Amino acid sequence: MRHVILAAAAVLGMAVAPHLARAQTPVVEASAAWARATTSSARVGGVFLTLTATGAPDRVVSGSTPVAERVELHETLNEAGIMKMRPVEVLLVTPGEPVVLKPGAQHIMLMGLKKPLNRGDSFPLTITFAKAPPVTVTVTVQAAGAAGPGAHSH
Ligand SMILES: [Cu+2]
Repeated sequence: MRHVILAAAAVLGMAVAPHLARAQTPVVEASAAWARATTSSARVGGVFLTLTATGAPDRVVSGSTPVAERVELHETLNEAGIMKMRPVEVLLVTPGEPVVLKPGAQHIMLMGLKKPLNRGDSFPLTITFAKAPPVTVTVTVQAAGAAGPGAHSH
């Protein structure tokens, strides 16, 4: 009887282990990606989206898009009433805690825009992570003063 239980456990262990290993690998999804329209002379633009991780925590490593030379992660700080932006060193994405990148907070900055972002345009943005496979989202350009992906302009 004891042998049978051990044998059964061994079989289960072999069957379950690869499944657990897969569950530990994070998958990060990006959704609701949008950007604010820019003026014709602007060289930078902001992109906002939501990152959701499943499986395990992960970290954003970099981003790229054909419309800009460089992609940076920024945060907006209010220092004595003056809004400033600075690069985010580490952006973690934890399962169950979606990271919402939005105006006035953490955001993606397109540096060296190759052309203005016009309302109604869309472009691809690829984000890479430390462990999860890279994701490419379609970013939709909203009005210059928009507050969200589906915001009305007044
Ligand atoms: Cu910025």
